Amino acid sequence: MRFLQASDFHLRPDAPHRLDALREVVRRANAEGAGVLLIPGDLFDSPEAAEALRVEVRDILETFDGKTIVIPGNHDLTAFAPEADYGRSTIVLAGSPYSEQIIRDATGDEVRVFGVPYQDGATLGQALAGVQIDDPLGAVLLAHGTFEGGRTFSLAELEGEEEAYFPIRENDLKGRFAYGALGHLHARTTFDRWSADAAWGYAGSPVAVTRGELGLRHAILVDLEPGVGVRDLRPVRLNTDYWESLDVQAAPWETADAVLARLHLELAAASSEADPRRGLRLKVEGWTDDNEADFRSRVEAELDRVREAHREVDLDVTVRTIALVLSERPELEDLLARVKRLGEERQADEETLRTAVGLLVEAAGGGGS
Ligand SMILES: [Mn+2]
Repeated sequence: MRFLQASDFHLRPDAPHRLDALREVVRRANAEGAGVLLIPGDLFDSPEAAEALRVEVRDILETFDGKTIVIPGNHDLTAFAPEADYGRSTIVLAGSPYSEQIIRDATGDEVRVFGVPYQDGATLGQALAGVQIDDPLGAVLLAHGTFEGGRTFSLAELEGEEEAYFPIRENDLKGRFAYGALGHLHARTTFDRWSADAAWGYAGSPVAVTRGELGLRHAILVDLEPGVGVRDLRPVRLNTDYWESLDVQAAPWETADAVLARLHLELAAASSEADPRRGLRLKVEGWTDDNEADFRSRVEAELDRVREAHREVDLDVTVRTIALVLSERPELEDLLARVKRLGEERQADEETLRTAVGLLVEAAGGGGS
């Protein structure tokens, strides 16, 4: 049985490109011959958005040749009332703490699908307490929460989330499911096997919802043979809007000319192939021997040269003029001279220099306190 997994669309009426992303996912699911589309949560940004978009979403899902299985996430927890109709081939698994359904595809393959909606203050382990699954290699889980891997890493920390929402632990999945289709984390497509026949994955958001979600967007394709387990899983690139970022640090020992020359090369590399789907976020921070406004207009001129290669560009310039900072904060002169010397003589490694420059920028920014 072939699955395509995508979640966290965060659909809302004022974001039509997110509906385009759903159309793109359904198009890809059909093109890849997937029998089942898995949507593990946050299809909608809010229950109100679900109400407003239900008919449109139903029309899109009805263009899928297979079956769609959806569970509620933390954003659309109450969007799936029993009477809400998402079309004849869409199955909503909204029962709490979990619900299950046997799914058959066109080839006659049969899997048991468990849906565990987001549950505030609980864990997946609690939601599935006591659940025995006779044939784990024919069982698939949809859950919406934060995976905390068996090797003491937390994806939530990588994503800057303070606490885990509805924690999902490897031991909750191991020996119970051949595949865990997870939703909630947006930043990137992440998947792994925990044994030769079983795996879990986050597809990530199919279109960037925030600017922290960088890079091309993907869905996950899973081939599962009941009784054998996961044969293959791979990301499928989606033709949706995405963001890339370019960060340029201007060191205190560099002239504005040198920084601009470096920026010119890096922008050219980031723009060598035009892509109408790509947004570019350019951040320039540090020091300049130029005047701040002039430096900024030079950066803008460089960005203008490559603007056409992108869907849109976004610029954030935070530079301080060295002479100006020293006139306000003469006590920084000694420190600045030492960092400059280290940089010019290449006596410190990159990391140490970056840290020193960061501390200097912070100290200069705190002027007047
Ligand atoms: Mn979520």
